[in-house]
Amino acid sequence: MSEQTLSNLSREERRFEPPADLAADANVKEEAYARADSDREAFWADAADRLDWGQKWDQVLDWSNPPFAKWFVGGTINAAVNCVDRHVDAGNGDKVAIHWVGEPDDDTRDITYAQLKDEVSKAANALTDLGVKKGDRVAIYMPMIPEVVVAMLACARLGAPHTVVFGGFSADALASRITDCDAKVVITSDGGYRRGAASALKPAVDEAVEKTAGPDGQSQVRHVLVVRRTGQDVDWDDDRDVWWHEAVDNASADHEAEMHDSEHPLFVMYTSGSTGKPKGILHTTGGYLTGTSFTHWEVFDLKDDDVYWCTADVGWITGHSYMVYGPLANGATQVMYEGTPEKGRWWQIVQDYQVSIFYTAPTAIRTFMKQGREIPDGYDMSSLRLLGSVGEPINPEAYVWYREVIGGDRCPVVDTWWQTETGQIMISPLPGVTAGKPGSAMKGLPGVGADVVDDDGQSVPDGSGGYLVLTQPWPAMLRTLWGDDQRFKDTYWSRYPKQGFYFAGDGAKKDEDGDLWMLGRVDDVMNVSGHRLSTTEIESALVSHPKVAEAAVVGAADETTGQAVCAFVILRESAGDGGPDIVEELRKHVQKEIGAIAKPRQIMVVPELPKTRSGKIMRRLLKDVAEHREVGDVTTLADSTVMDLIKDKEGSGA
Ligand code: 6R9
Repeated sequence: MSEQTLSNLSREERRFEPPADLAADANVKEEAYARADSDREAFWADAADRLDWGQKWDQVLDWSNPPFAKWFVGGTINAAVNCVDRHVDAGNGDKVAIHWVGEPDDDTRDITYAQLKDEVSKAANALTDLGVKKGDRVAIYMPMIPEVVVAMLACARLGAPHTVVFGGFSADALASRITDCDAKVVITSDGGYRRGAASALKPAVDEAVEKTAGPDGQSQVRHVLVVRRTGQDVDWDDDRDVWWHEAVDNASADHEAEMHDSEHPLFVMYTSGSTGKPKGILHTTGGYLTGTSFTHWEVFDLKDDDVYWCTADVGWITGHSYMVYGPLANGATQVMYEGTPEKGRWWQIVQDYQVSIFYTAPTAIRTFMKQGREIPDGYDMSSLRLLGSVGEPINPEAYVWYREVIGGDRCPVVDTWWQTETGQIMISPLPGVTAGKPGSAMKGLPGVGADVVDDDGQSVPDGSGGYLVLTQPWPAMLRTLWGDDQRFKDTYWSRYPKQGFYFAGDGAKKDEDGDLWMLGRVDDVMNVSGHRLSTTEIESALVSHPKVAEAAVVGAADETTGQAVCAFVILRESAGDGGPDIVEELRKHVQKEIGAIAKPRQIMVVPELPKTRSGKIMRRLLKDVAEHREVGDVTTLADSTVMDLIKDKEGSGA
């Protein structure tokens, strides 16, 4: 990355020291870095010791056949037992595991660990009755209701890897995932609630199962287990479909769990958004549970009386690692909310349940910024003590707003970098140790090797940019791509074969202190007249303008400059239509913040941006608009009508 473009991200000069009481009592202190450096495997073995094992491992890490790692070799463990039974056995059965909040007002349920254990055991028995055996794959296509957690843990208990497909994905997406991992059973519901209305799910499953039928007309899917959530009418196949409330409610709550090999597959999670065939990321049991439970305790400084809330959907890796496996393995009390972020509703929930740790995505924060601080200011959020961010770079502007408005200027913000592939948080501040820098994810956690390197794999000096790599294996790392070892090697391990680094696909820079700044996916880097510019930087400059709530920048083909900067911006509600000179005003602002080279050729003021379900902006679609092409595949968008709104704007010349 060219030097002149790298300085603006650190415009915000303030540093935020950890609160003294948090620092004094922190779960993980400064010494952990040195301890992990002196013996990485011993460090992770200690983390694994926080879990209950059947048989203890003989070897912490087998890296004799890279990039295929084995962690806690010879150990046996059951993820569901660790997430549920052991807390009941320890006398914590009455502790609330999940404060569930449905989308319709007053539709709530509190589920204790004892109740969760019974439900998981019953569901495991019901799945066994449906013929599910250890090793069989089960697809889960459900809304954010407690049964989705029960279903996942029941699969884990049996050793039947689950693949959770986000409830908003199409029947096609579901069918391709069912086919790719050869799922035998699908668990779903009649429907779920979205923006106040019941929205059907079962028809998409029926269609998907039909699509997976072979030449003999038979699908590999033997059963569809259906939770009744909305009560809406559903088509029914008597041989195939089974109601959850009949099968599970009538099953026994006694279930003897088998201890599985540490490397037994736990789940397959398909990554979305990119073009081509989805990648089935495989996670296994012992290392994944170690990495997620330890980092959840470490990064969120989890204490026994905390109320934790991660707003991610369960159909995304954050929902797997930091709503299901990490927090439950730690015996945490958490909030689970069925709906989407509506004005005020989240803050009402924080107030009602006295949420103390809150974990969300920058896209949500920017949406709330757009609506104005009057809304969160109307709630008592003094219970909060720690805030987390994940999914995209959090620009300094949004970081400071999050800290001040949501966190009352007293809560540390942990900006956590990781991926579906890494399974666990890799780069993040430690809330009791690190003086936070708005916009920087800081450095690799203890036990994690993270670096920024150049094309040759040489570590870049402080003050320079390059590619983010992971230099050491870690417990929750993906083990392969389901059924495709070659693609696994090619995608992640072929870039730096000599050094054996994991190539993350993200651009990053090291600042003068050696702290890390994420610059977006490598393919989000533009080349304008020979200068490399990162979309994140220009977006960040735009969002620092008082009238802008959110911005997305793409590089569009340009005859003279190679690529040209095209920006799409959403204005804050307080800015109205921005005034007649808004476009010129913003172009000048970018010029002032970064330099003339970054000045957008074109700026479009739009009402919405196209985002995936996990909140990532789909820049490839914006690029289609900027390059006047037919807009590509929109099936992974959270709201597919957004592109029509944007194209209308373009048509009107705005
Ligand atoms: C957990 C998750 C992974 C990609 C990753 C990067 C981006 C995630 C980030 C971040 C900057 C952060 N990303 N966290 N970029 N700062 N704190 O999001 O997984 O959906 O697989 O996405 O998301 O580009 O490579 P996943």
